[in-house]
Amino acid sequence: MSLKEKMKELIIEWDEDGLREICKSAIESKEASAAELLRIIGDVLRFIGEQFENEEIFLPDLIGSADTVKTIIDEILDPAIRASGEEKETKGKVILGTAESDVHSIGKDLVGSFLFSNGFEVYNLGVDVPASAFIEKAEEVGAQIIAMSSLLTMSMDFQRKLIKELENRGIRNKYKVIVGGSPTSDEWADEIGADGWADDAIEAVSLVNKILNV
Ligand code: B12
Repeated sequence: MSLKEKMKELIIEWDEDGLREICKSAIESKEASAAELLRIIGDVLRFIGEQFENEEIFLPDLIGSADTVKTIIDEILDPAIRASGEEKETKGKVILGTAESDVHSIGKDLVGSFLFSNGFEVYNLGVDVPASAFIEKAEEVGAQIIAMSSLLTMSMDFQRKLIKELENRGIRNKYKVIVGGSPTSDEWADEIGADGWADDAIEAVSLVNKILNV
């Protein structure tokens, strides 16, 4: 059984201890890096998401798998990724969060971990974050980028609200706004006047590098 297949089984069974062990030993034996493990977890979650959409599994199954993954990301993978990026100088400051009314955190956290390990200073404000909180943090720390995640169609409008709010305050040009999350797209980013969109955490890093010209 491949590493991916083993991880998939453990995530589906909510086997937190098993997943912790396999991730630790994969990193220690250099079978896979924390970033590679995160990518596998993303694929598995997408698979589980499809099963949920096709009504092959129920909401509690989904929550169990998502919680299992979240624990291991927070405990093992995020610290490992951060440690690998520790020595790099800061390429820029990014304010990151999930839009108001939306509590999906996994994809947003992946984006944060990848940006961090690629040399950016990331201020992760968490989930259900109002537009004003993104702006206030950006003003406070002198950020260059504001990055907002939306997994619910319903919460996408808060991405538009953020841009409007920046315009209303006369500071739209101070920040580059990037958006992401599964219901969003390049077209959506254009429609709301965002500066960029990315499909996944790896592309998010390329996007931010490109926008900041670093
Ligand atoms: C896990 C999950 C949950 C977990 C979240 C746990 C957590 N801590 O995050 C739980 C169980 C709590 C949950 C709850 C709900 N969920 Co949910 N959930 C999912 C699921 C299965 C996977 C999401 C995920 O983590 N994917 C894996 C990550 C790695 O991918 P990602 O999030 O897309 O992120 C990547 C990219 O999008 C991108 N990206 C993400 N953010 C950003 C930001 C920027 C700036 C950039 C550049 C890129 C970027 O990079 C990421 C990494 O590669 C999806 C199904 C799906 N197909 O997406 C449904 C889904 C998103 N959920 C859905 C729903 C409806 C809900 C609930 C309303 C269910 C309910 N009836 O209560 C609640 C929402 C409560 C709320 N107020 O937010 C719907 C949304 C439908 C819609 N379009 O509005 C989906 C699509 C399932 C479905 N088809 O019904 N959910």
